Amino acid sequence: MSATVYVGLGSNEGDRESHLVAALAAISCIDAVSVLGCSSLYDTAPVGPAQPRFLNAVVALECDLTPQRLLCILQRIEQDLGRRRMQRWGPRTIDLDILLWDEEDHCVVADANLQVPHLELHKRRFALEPLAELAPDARHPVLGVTVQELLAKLAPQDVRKREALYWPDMGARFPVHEL
Ligand code: PH2
Ligand code: MG
Ligand code: MG
Repeated sequence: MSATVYVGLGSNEGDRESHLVAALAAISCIDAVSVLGCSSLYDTAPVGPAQPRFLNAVVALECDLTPQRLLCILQRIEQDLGRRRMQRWGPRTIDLDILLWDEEDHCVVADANLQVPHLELHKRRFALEPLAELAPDARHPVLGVTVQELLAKLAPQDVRKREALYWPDMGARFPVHEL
């Protein structure tokens, strides 16, 4: 059975949009994964240590892999795109995080190297705003509330939707959760 998976993308080094586009291209080439939708791009203030602003987005995937296998491939894509793991939460060319895993009986992962839902998801407007474009009614399986409800409770953060040059415009028209 396949899962609907939401992956967050972030970049705050170099040509940020190119890194997001390259990551999307690489994700769309994964066997057993198809891209269902992409959010808009968001220019966002860094959360955590002082560093350049991020460009963030979320993509929805149909995925026939295990969470661990997808994680492994996403980490490989990060490396291929020049990611060097230096400081925790520091600047990065590309960061790919599994945010939510929507599959019957299989929505929570609590391994040492992978936690799904992402442990910080409910605190992060830079992830929830793009996610809400694709799946406002998706439910956080641990907190029991929808993405829209999480957003409504969250304090404002500096998150601005941005025009895309190369990033595809295929998000808001197709709320994935209703497909
Ligand atoms: N990622 C982080 C830490 N802080 N801030 C923003 N705005 N966007 C991010 O993607 C981000 C962050 C660690 O992964
Ligand atoms: Mg991250
Ligand atoms: Mg990460």
